[in-house]
Amino acid sequence: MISDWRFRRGDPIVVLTGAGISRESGLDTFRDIGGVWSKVKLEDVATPEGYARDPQQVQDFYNARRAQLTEAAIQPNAAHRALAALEAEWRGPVFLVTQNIDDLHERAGSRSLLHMHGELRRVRCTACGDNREEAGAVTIADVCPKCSAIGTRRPDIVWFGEMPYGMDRIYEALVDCELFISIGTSGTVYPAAGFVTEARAHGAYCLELNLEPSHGASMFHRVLNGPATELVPRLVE
Ligand code: BV8
Repeated sequence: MISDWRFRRGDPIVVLTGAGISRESGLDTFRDIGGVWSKVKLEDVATPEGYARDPQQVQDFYNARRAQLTEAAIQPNAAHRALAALEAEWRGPVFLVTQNIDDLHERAGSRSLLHMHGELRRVRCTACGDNREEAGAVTIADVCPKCSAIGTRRPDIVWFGEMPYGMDRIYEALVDCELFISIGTSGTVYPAAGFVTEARAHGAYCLELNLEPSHGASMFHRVLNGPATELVPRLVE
């Protein structure tokens, strides 16, 4: 469908994804009914203050979500695969910025990928900065394998009030892109929710694919509503 439009193969594309693209893979979104923030208070588990108050509660929250990624039922879906195919076939820059901390985009084959809110499968040491893959559970008694500090290993996740990763690179891509596609995000969390404004201000065509109109839907030139596993493959075919 993209190729039906005025875009030439090779025009730079920026794609932003949120929790909605992983919903049909079995991972909860945050703000839908029954979502993550309906089961635990954001302030307790996704802020530096919450971590300072009760670090083990935060470790347990992320340990459970990390363990879920290894369940056989949790697999990339047709939307993740379609974005990987777009990157392989478009012959131009397709830069995928995800708010998600799961690993489904890379498992689907996406390579030009930035996890702006961090990655569930990475843990970093607040004493020495060591940052490495971690498939198992982390506790407050953990010893840093690099500097031997105790209890300094935290999830490599961007919490509220912390600076997201890759912001300079993201804004450069938003200035240059011809097409900005937002998929499966409610448009609630900044700075990601403001990317459409930046892209539109620099002349990009802005397209939203979401189960329902997001908070920022009015900023998009076109909004398509439906499940990602239906909309994204159709967009890419
Ligand atoms: C920062 C942790 C600055 C990881 C998360 C203005 C400008 C800048 C900042 C702010 C601002 N206003 C307020 C702020 C502060 C704050 C913020 O935005 N607060 C909100 C609540 C108002 N932002 C920050 O703190 C950010 N940091 O700006 O730092 C700074 C400057 C200088 C120095 C230091 C700092 C940090 C934000 C990141 C926080 N971390 N999570 C984790 O545990 O996962 S955010 C959290 O929300 C998740 O990471 C998630 O990725 C993100 C966005 O949620 P969505 O992905 O959109 O998920 P949601 O459930 O909301 O929506 C799902 C959508 O999918 C729905 O629309 C649904 O309809 C749709 N859907 C469902 N099923 C399907 C579907 N779509 C398609 N198909 C389906 N099948």
